[in-house]
Amino acid sequence: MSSPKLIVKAATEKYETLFHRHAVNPILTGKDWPYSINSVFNAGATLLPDGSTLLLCRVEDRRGLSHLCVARSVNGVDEWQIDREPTLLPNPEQYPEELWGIEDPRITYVPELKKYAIAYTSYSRGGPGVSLALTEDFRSFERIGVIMPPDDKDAALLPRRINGYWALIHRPMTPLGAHIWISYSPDLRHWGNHKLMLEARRGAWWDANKIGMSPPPIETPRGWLMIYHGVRRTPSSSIYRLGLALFDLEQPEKCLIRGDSWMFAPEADYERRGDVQDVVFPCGYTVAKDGDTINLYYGAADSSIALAHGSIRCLLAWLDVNGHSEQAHDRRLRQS
Ligand code: BMA
Repeated sequence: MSSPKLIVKAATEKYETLFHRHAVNPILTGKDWPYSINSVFNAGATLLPDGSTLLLCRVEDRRGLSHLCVARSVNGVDEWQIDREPTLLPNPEQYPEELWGIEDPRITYVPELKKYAIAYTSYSRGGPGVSLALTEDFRSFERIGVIMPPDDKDAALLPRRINGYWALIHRPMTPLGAHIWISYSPDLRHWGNHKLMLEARRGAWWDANKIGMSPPPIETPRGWLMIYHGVRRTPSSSIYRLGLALFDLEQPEKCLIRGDSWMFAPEADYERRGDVQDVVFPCGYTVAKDGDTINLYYGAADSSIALAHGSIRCLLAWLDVNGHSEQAHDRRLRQS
């Protein structure tokens, strides 16, 4: 018989901590803002050529509408230099799809264009859709407009073409569930060859019925590593948690491994309580010079921005132990 101590040890080992919260969390709140806002959360992230960190933050005003605002920091943790005014405001006169605001940006640096591509949610009477903009400096922006009509969100561009085509990961919503798709384009404007990439599970699973990509996928030698969110509806609310899946580098719709359990969930007070309780929602990360340490920036309870760090090597090792191939998963689904 195993002693209670051993059982506790086994349980701790099983639920390994993959992301460690920074001691100064939350790193940015509405109080830090140079102008009046309600809240700041769900920021896209990138490293700038000088090694500093740029966050493109979703800022919600007191009308409830969101815009985007840049915050820069040398160490990616504190001393943020926040733009004195909104950096990218909705422009409903020219882009009616932005009538109710722009939200949840994901940044991808695209070497071929020497530009950053920002995929964001544009929200209007038509519902939430996916819009794309390009920038070189996060000061002026070239809007491409809506590239995926409503109801669609949680999108990011891959940093390079796949077999000659640009690839966009996104999350259309259907009455049968919200699953992750990938679509291809010759010119960033016309999209087709749509493929289902990852399905929400069903029933009691933590990622049943509604999933979405969180930050843009992480390119590793073994494949595109995706951190995705699963939304568990409960009688009192919804819980946003994070899981992992790995996809083929040259055929990204092909899932190689998917983790069974979630690996990060709302636990800290600032994640559990806020405008929307029980939400961790990363839209961006940076990778340190060692090529392994990942700094994950996430919205906490739709109220603040928090930071947690992990190791890409450990995420992949965790998937090997806690995941399985999607073919086995498909078999299991068909039997359910
Ligand atoms: C999702 C998105 C996120 C938000 C989350 C929790 O649908 O709209 O912007 O953080 O819900 O409210």
